Amino acid sequence: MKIERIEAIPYSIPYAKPLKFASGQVTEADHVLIRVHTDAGIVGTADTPPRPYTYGETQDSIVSVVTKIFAPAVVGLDPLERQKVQQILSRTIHNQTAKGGLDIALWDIIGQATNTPVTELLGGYTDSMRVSHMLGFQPAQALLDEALRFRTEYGINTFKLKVGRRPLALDIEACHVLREGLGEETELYLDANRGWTANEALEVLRRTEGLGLSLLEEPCDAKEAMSRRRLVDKSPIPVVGDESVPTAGDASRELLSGGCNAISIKTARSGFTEAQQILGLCTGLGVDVVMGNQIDTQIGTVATVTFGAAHEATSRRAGELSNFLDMSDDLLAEPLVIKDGRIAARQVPGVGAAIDEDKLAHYRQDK
Ligand code: MUC
Ligand code: MG
Repeated sequence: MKIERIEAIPYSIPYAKPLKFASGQVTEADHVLIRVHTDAGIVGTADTPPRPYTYGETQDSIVSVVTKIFAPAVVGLDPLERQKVQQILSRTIHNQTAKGGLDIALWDIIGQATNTPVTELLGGYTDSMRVSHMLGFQPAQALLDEALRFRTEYGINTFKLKVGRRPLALDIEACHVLREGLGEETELYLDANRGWTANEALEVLRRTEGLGLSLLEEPCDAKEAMSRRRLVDKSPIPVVGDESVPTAGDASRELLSGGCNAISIKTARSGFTEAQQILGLCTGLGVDVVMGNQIDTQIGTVATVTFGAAHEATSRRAGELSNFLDMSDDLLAEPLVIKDGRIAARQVPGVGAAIDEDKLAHYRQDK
């Protein structure tokens, strides 16, 4: 089997409820759908979310790097030659989600060609994941109302609160209101997307002591290494590396230099191949992992569940799998269902991201 051609299709779907966080905001899913066609007629599919404030990629840059640099170099290879593909992609630095999407599409082809769900190929540990919902910036009472609604409607009992605002009291109040309104049994953790300094993060930890917060993600810029290390040393809860650790090399640097002591794994930016390398590193070092959300569509979320359910360590914690609920529509032919706080891994050959062609025709921007 050979890779015959690769499509990078820009599309845009508005969000019904925009998501705001310290490094940016999302009002539309202006993503790129990757389709890898083979001479056997099998097509691999993946979604790529441009996050200029996180990786510097844009919708245009993803289309361009995929069609002008990656596709000419990998057309003609067998999709099973994933290490060769990885080596070719690594000649171009950065472009994380473009690389991640291509890798996932290749796994999708391999699953379909072997008539096996990719979640089984990757590890086959379990058949579903617990869901964590990400709460964007809002006044404290609106956050609580949203969390209570998600708990009632979907059975979700783990929430990641976007923080990193100034004055700090805004987020501190939100933590207190959520804990009081949700009770002790709900897991709550924070993600500041580098919005604070390390000292501000320490102050927030002091002023939220006793609330049982479980994790603190990217509190400040990991590049400010000395203050970040001091924060990690002093924090009573794990400090999670997210945008500072898109690759296995970044994860090893941040873990070994004390820049974080837990890792968010995101398939959208690491694909399945590099995500497995990151996971192996974390497992070997005894470091907790969370399956993170790159503000994914249902297509991206299917990929996260495929990977997360495949391994024991990634299915321990709830994965961030529900933000597609804020979108006005999606491209997945068979919509995802969140029931009793869980999403099932797809038991079909491949990743299970079949596309609704009518919706793609409606939302694509290149026709
Ligand atoms: C997250 O976990 O940070 C926001 C920016 C980004 O790159 O991902 C999201 C969610
Ligand atoms: Mg994050």
